[in-house]
Amino acid sequence: MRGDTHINDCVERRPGNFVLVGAVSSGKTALAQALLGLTGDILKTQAAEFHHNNVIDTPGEFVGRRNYYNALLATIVDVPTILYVQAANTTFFAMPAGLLSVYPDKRIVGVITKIDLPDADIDAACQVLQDNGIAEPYFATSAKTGFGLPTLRRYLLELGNDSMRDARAVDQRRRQGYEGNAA
Ligand SMILES: Nc1nc2c(ncn2[C@@H]2O[C@H](COP(=O)(O)OP(=O)(O)OP(=O)(O)O)[C@@H](O)[C@H]2O)c(=O)[nH]1
Ligand SMILES: [Mg+2]
Repeated sequence: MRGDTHINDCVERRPGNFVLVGAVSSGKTALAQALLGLTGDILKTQAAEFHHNNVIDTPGEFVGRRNYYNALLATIVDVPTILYVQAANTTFFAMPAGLLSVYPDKRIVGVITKIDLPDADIDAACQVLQDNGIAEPYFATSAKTGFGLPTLRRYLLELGNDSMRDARAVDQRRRQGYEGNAA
């Protein structure tokens, strides 16, 4: 992370083992900082940024431009969980169909950001995720107000305790428990 970012001492346990992907300006860096308890300027991400605990923030260009697909694939290879970030005020799905089927064992978690914006439409954003094959639960968040962050952080912490081998079975059970908490 650039700038004067530092660790917020108030955050005791930080989730790990995930990568954030999504369109340019969808809110990945703001979400990563909020989840990790980091502070600092939210600057446009120029290249993959590696944080502690195997957390990776990617630039939106990684999913938006074909030239970067190899960079995306190389960046996410050792990360079990992908947070696909969809801004609540957009209905454009940035990830090309089939790209992530290269790694069929990875878990994809749909996160809706910027729900504080006046033009946010959470239902429409959920529909975009669903139409593009991302399974529930979806997490509605705002890095500005903090809405939804504790629930998402808790979910990611729980995922971190699971081994990848039984991740899918655990996900199936856990989905029941998160109905009602998530978007
Ligand atoms: N209102 C509001 N603004 C947000 C939120 N999250 C991010 N933003 C703003 O949206 C802009 C883009 O946020 P980033 O976190 O830089 O987006 P990004 O997905 O990392 O963008 P790239 O690095 O270019 O791919 C910044 O001005 C943020 O301050 C949010 O939850 N609410
Ligand atoms: Mg960024």
